[in-house]
Amino acid sequence: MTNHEQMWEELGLDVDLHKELIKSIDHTFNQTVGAQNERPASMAYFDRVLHESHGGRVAELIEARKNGKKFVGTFCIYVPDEIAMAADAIPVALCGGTQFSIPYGEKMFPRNICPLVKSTFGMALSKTCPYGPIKDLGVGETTCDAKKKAWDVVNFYVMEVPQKKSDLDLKLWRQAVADFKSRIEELTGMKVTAHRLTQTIDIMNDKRRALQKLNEFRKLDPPPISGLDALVIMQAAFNDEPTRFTEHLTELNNELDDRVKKGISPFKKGTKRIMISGCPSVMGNWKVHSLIEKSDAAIVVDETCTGTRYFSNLVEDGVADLEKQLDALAERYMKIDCACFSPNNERMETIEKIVDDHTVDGVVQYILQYCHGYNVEAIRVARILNKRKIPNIKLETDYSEEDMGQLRTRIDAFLEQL
Ligand code: BJ8
Repeated sequence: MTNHEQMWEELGLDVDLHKELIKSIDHTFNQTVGAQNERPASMAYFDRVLHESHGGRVAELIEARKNGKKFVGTFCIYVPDEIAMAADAIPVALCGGTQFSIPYGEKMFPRNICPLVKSTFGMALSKTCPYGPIKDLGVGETTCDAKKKAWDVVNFYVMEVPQKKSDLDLKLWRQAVADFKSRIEELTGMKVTAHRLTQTIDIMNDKRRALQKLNEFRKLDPPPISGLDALVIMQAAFNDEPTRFTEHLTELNNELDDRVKKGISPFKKGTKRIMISGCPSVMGNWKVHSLIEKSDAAIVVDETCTGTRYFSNLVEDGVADLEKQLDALAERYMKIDCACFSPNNERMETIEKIVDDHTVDGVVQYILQYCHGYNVEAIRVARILNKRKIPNIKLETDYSEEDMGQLRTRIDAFLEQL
């Protein structure tokens, strides 16, 4: 038995089933991410983060807990990591992106809810999630219906994310941020101070700056990195220790600088430039990105939570007063333009701007099956794109491989049009 297998056994996981899960994820990874050409050498680190997400990273968290840290599992980018970190907790996003666990999720949850929710809970229900047994607190949020009702079932702490963006909503959200701070302080027994918060705001802003720099490279023709690799980096961002992640991303950005000077890219100049817009593609899910880039197009930006929504907008720094820091955090996180908001005018403005900034030739609206928020909002998104004569297509899909042939045909037909 390997060290990791022993660790999984001690955590009460079904070790044999877990081996099958890893085999299935490795298979998908090799068919998609691993099948690319001209990858930057520094991608090896981010590949490793993904591969170690059930091994080395879990061992690291177990060690940190032994040293008194608390581990907080999150499921949405509205949860302010800065606050958890300032109270000496370690926040890690735990959303599932693999088909393997979905049948287990469907044993408890309805089949007709989004695959992200079923995959996430399916991991826990099949005893293949090493994070469940070591989690000190699960933090949910009131975003889409599937998620907010799921928290009820599993009895998680829930942050109240408003549905609109008026001043009153901002007040409510500011209170939710303060309540979250109190809950975390209660969990760890540590007070969030202005000094600690200054440090964690800096850590997270540095991480966002490095991701923004990566995004700048994707504006070039040809971009020095594939959209699929950029997605791998985002998936790693949700799991890795933030300071270490930023250091490695800075290294990668330096390599990209060099590649631009030498004219190295996975794409030829003039390759059709695609924007992905809509639902997040969390770890384990590389399906649509891979299909599009295998069809000789370049994904040059992701207007998703595994893309721009995660790293746009910094938290105002240089604020020394705790209450003002909480204001700044509330304001920054409230700018995230999830389809759970109504009306979501900000997202429409963002999309128009991104299309221009990245010289996008066509937009793929990526909708996870049964995600009603993004699916209905797709009508408005298509309208603004059509008005600007930007070709666009909506792909509604899940995590399975069953519709790959059909998706490929639709993608090819779409790319022909551009
Ligand atoms: S801020 S997108 S991370 S809620 S895809 S589970 S919305 S049914 S993940 Fe999300 Fe926060 Fe919004 Fe982003 Fe529901 Fe849709 Fe599934 Fe989703």
